[in-house]
Amino acid sequence: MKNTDAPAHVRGESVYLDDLPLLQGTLFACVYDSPVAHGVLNHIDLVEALKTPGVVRIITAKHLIGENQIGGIIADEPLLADGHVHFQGMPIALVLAESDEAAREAAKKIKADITPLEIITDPRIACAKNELIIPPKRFRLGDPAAAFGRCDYVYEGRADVNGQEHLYIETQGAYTVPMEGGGIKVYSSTQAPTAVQRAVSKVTGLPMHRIEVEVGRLGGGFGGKEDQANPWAALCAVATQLTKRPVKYSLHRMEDMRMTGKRHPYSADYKIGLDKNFKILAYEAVFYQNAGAAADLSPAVLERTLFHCTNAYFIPNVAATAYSCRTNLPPNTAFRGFGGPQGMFVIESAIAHAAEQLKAPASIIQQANLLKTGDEFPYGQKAESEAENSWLQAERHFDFEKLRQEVEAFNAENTFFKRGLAFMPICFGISFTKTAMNQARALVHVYTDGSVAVSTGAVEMGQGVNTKMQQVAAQIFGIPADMVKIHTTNTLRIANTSPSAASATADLNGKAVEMACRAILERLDRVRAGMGAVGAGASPAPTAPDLQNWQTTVNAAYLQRISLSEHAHYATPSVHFDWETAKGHPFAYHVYGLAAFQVTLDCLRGRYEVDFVKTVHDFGTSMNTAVDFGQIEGGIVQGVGWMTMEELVYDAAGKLRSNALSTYKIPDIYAVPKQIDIEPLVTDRENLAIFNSKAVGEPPLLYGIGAYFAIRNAVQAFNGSVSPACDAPFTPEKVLMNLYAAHEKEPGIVDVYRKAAENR
Ligand code: LUZ
Ligand code: MOS
Repeated sequence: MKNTDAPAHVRGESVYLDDLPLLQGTLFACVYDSPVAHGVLNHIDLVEALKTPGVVRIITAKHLIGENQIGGIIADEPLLADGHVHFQGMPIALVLAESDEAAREAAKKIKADITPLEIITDPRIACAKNELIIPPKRFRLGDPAAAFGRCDYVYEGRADVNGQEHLYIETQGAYTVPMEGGGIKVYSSTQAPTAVQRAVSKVTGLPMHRIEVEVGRLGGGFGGKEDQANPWAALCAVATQLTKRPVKYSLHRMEDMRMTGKRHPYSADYKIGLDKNFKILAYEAVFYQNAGAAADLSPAVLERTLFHCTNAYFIPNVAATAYSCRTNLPPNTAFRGFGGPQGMFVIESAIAHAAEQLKAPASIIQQANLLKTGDEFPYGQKAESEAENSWLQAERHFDFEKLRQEVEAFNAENTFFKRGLAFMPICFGISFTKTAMNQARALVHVYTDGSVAVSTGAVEMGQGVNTKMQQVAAQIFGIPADMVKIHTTNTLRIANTSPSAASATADLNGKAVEMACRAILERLDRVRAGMGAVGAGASPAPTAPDLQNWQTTVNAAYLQRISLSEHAHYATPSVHFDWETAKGHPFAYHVYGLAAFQVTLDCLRGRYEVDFVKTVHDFGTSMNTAVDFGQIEGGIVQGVGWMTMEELVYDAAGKLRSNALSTYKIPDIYAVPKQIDIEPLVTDRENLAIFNSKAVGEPPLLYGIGAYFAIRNAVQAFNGSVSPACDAPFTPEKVLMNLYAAHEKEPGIVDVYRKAAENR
């Protein structure tokens, strides 16, 4: 089945927040945000701004009726600055005007008197000053100290990995409408309708049942709207509460880039110990997460870094420590992979380091340590591993030996172009690591004409979840997909939703849809049996009726006053985790896969192209290959962007320098891999996914890490004496510096260049 949204998307007919028709009397909002990263907020001068034609009102912290607080996990984040500012881009005041232009014009005229305080942007410095969001978290397996003593080889090093701008095509925004009796209806571009409802409730002081959150669809989220859609909705809601008028705020791109948090940059130290057979016996890692100025989701992100710090490998002795460090950057937040990719980059860096020292390809170490079924993760869960199967199937299917030989031949023949090959196994745990969040509900109505309306807690953000929900209902009922309509996500129809996040949305909500449909089908089957239909009473299992039979049965059920509606609740069985012991069974299952990356490097310019990505991916049994292959391709490109060209630059004053698309480069048509091959892993293992079709949202991003190490290998093919620091992204500038970097014992730039020319 095709993605049901495709026709409307390509015609430009899909409705996003900014497309909603506005009610008469709507006010337009614009935030005045802090120009200083850290300081005491002495005074806000609104005089000139208030004189701007069209300005109706300017709201600051002191006007709030409810609490000035939107922190989700920890209450450490004011909606509007009060007394202090903690990052450049922190909202200080909200201008309301009769037009968008007037609001923005007035915001420019606001002045804040701020006494500057010391600015920290580096997580290691924050940690040294004990600026921690939460106490450090640790994972431990076996006895690493003793195990290092038994290792033949031990290597220590450092790895750094930068953040990433979400760059959802649709920026953040909200539209709030006053309802009878003081309630508020909130239209929000959010992955988490209930989080918005909760935040609005807090800042307005209204109970949650007076707040309706409606989400049509998102033009992308990627985690950026899991928590950070809240402030804009909360600001609009406060404005609606105070003015009794509808209020809209749709952020401009540069406002969004400046004011919102991103993927967390991490700095890490690692120590890896191996025996003579390349078995990793012990691994130690210390992670410094750059959390930004408030907790946001950082503690949960930090946890997932630990969960994934050994990637797809079994290591019997592990000690991992993670610090969530408070800095004066916008609070960093969820981003596809949620801390997992950072943890995995570090172990891949450690393996690359060991490989270099042992003069062996990294793939030998990688393959020797892949998880096997029954192996224990550092968090106690036992693996049901597809890691080796993915590797072996890829090796057979793509002929790794031939790929290696082709790269060697190319590099022998070419001087100023070099190729690099790298393999990237992945393992990603599916479930929210906070067990309670693994629940969902679905509301299914069958109407008397036989058409079906489905509501769930799932938010459609381009990932195709509505298509999957439609498939589930159509398949259970045995009716054509176009008889099923998936409706918007609304907190009045579905309460207490978990965010559409953690790759778990289709599983959680799909299982709830399945349960609701089966309950209705059972009732319909009894009606059909009473009608004396063929097979009635003979088969206990519900049978799929043909269309006419379906409509007749539905109508008969209605006349017999039998319910044609169902509200179902699903909670993932068997997941649990105890942070006291840091052990448990946090994930319903894991997703595995293997990707081979080849890059070609232009050794004069430092530029590179990804020639191909060949992957064997563990879909379980994909229920929709169009949607799932799209997720793999998109995830790979986004991962490659993070690892290679997307470079967030904050200066020492905490100002985002890469604050526009002219300075922050994401992959374009020229930067995407020239070829992406996706082979489904052949497996017949049962899993807890909807229709056995494993979650596919986040895992493919992790493949992108392979691009980093393929480039690194190509750099070393040109300059054999360089050992590039593992410091992502590997921008062309960094590549160029490494290509001509001189080793202490080796010739300098000019000599390397001359030698290369002579070799030619
Ligand atoms: N969000 C969250 C997530 O709240 N908990 C998680 O475990 C998670 N994992 C991935 C992405 N978002
Ligand atoms: Mo996400 S990082 O699954 O919101």
